[in-house]
Amino acid sequence: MSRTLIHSLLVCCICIAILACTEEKKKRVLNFPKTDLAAENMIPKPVKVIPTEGGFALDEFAAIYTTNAQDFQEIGKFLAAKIKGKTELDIPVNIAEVPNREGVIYINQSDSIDLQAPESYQLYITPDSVILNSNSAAGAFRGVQTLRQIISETSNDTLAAYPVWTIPTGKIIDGPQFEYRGAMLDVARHFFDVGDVKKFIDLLAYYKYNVLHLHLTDDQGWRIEIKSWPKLTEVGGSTEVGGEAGGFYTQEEYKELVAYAAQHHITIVPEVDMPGHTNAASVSYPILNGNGKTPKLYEGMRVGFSTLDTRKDTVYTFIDDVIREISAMTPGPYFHIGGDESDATKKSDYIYFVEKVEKIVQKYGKRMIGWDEIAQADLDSTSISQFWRHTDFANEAIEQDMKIIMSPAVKTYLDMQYDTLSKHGLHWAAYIPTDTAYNWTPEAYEGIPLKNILGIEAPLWSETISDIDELEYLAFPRAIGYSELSWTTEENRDWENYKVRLANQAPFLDRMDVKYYPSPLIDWKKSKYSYEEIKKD
Ligand code: TNX
Repeated sequence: MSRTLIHSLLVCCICIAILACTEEKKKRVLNFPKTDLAAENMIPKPVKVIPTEGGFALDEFAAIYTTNAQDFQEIGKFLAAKIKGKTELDIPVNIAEVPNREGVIYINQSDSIDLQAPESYQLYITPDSVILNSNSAAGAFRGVQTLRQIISETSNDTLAAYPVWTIPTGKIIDGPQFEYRGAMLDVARHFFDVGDVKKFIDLLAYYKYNVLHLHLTDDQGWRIEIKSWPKLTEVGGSTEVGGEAGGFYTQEEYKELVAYAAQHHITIVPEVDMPGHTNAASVSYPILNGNGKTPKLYEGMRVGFSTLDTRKDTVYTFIDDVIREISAMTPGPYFHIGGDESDATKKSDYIYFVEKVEKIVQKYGKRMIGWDEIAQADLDSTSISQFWRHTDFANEAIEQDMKIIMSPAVKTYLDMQYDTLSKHGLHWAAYIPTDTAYNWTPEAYEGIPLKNILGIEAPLWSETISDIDELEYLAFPRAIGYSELSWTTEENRDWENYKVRLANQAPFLDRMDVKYYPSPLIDWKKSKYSYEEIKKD
């Protein structure tokens, strides 16, 4: 090859390099309109937001890099998939460095002492990079939800020759107020299949929930396969409220749900409700029955008529098997034994029962949770009482130094109607409009000391709902408010401010095809649904 040819080739290469650099430079100086990170529609509201008014360009040149640990890599891929869903951009994750990649999102495991609190994270957003630091994968996952919420809804096509989504620059310092932030789904009164539950998990994860409690058994249905007692699902799972065919999760399906929840850093809390709410179990195995009547499949909505025979050894063999099989498939630390509305059980039998079952739960390495009535028994301080109705029982739990999950029916029951016009739901506790659901202080409720409060859970009972649309109508938007009550500190909560951020959830909810209740209290932005239309149905 002649020297001139080599020379021209070299010049050519240099020119290309210079051109590439100029391209890169052009992009770096993108002229973003002034941004305000503090005014973004983040729910739950973070602890601290410091805006710096610039913009990070999320575009086809961006890339995600994570700490080289599998759980962090998974979070990188999760973020890329969600960015794709929102923007259609294909952002590569942990690819070998490409010289002109710019706009890098780093997701780092960090041992900084600022990040010691569980699930806390910090986000540093500059025009060049987004750095998400967290001590744990769970914290990084919560930070990723924040990031998803602050990517502009639409691209700005005037900034460059290609679409650019804006992420406002600044710093976010964040972590949860409560360690337990849950929702409950009653799959017993009406069965919801794996796909429905996964969609619910997707939505809960976006709002930083970390617990999904599944109410797996009740008078009307037994929804989880127990290999050593197969008739529970064959017989007890065969129907539901209203007489439709019920359904149940096979153990494989339950494991699939647990794994899906774990990918979203959500713990599944399985509930087997007993000694009351057990008609479906007793129809399957009449030997368990303690109310003296012949059990028949039940498709109505009454409560308080069934009980296990609390003085029979077979009953405890049965419970041991059930708790053993479910605990083996449940990595989370909790097992919920129900314990509510046992009106057909004598008080002394009830107390005897709860104390015995607590030991079985502990034998399988779990912490017992039960509805507030369980605190009448003499319990270990590691057991947890779920406050739904009775302040006197909450006080008995406090005396025993137990933790309490706050689920007061008058404030947190997702199955309560919004108002008298609500299409679904009950109103035995209250009507709970969207503002009432948000405007209360779990930190100072009924005198329950803050140190006893493990967190908040919003239960969705399913007597009046039978499909995912109806589930979404009752759960949303109220479940969004509970996420803020459980994550955000009291001084950072304010209805007027929240209301605006909630109105701006409409594009996300629409994109997720959520049939939420378009509360007339909210000035919904660009919503597919209007209150007037829903009323007409
Ligand atoms: C009370 S809350 C119940 C449930 C019902 C619910 C309906 C609780 C511990 N028990 O059995 O489904 O009311 O709102």
